[in-house]
Amino acid sequence: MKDQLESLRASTIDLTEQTFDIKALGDARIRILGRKGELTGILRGLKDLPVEERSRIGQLANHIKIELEQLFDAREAHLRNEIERAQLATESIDITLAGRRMVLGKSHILNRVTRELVEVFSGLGFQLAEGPEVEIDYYNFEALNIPKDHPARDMQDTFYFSENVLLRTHTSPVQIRTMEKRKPPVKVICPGKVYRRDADVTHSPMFMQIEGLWVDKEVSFSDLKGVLTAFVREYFGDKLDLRFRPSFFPFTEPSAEVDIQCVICGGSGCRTCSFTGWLEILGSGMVDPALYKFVNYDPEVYTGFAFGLGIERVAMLKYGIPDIRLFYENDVRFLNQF
Ligand code: 2NL
Repeated sequence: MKDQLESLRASTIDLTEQTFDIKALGDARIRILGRKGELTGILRGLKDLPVEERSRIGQLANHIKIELEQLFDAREAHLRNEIERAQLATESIDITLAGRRMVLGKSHILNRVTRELVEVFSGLGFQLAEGPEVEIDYYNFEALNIPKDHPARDMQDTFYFSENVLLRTHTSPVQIRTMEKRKPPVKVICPGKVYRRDADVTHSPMFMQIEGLWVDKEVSFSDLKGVLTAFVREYFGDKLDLRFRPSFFPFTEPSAEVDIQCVICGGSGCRTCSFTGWLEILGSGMVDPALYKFVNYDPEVYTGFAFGLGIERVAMLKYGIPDIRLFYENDVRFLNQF
């Protein structure tokens, strides 16, 4: 039996040295040392031996078992090591390669101009207010003093979901909703997308507008002039003059269109201002008292003014952009310039 054990030991040592596959090594380990393996098979003869012989052989068998187990462990570790080394040799990493540059996105120029405008007006005490782009007829027209048969509706012809649900044609419904919710003083600036059935070189069916509203006791036309002058001088240039021309809007009375001295030529005349020296920049007026009954304000107590300007037009003048369609084409060569 001793010879049998020694021979199993020797053959196992040879076998592990010649095995290069981890799976085959595992199989051999079970075949030799497993519960029904070769070692167990040899030890079955143990019970036929005399007692003192039995314990001697038993001890020897134990030593050999431990030795062979360590052998298998060591061989397996060696093989795993070899595999890893081979992998590292083929998967080499070139640490001298240039890194891949991350492309950072940026705000669309219209959103940036919107933020700039909101910042200027918040410096003048206006709070930001926003509202839905899908509106109901009441907030978009009725409550702004534009009844169903009013000719102003033609000019703002728009996209309807149904008779009373439409894409807003201006951001004024946001101010109406704000007045409906709050008592004066109300001093808000409302930027956002608006929609009209209109498309040519200077008009897009979707464009952006920013409107302001200030209602309180004793808000006057001189407050209107003061706020708009402060805005123009901060945003476009502190030397620029303004010109107020009488105009008409259904929701303001009196109304004024505001021109500023041309930001390109400073007023001497150029192509941008059609050689007039002036640029039309916004519409404004004192809130028509007729509106206050829709929001439950007392027209004998409160007065206010409102104004609206097109963000595309402001962006074109501020950054010298020649064509409104550039904003919507998503050409990154254009958008990345700002
Ligand atoms: C323009 C003219 C304007 C308003 C907008 C307004 C809003 C309320 C009440 C009264 Cl809730 N007025 N908004 C007033 C005057 C002019 O916009 O040409 N925008 C580009």
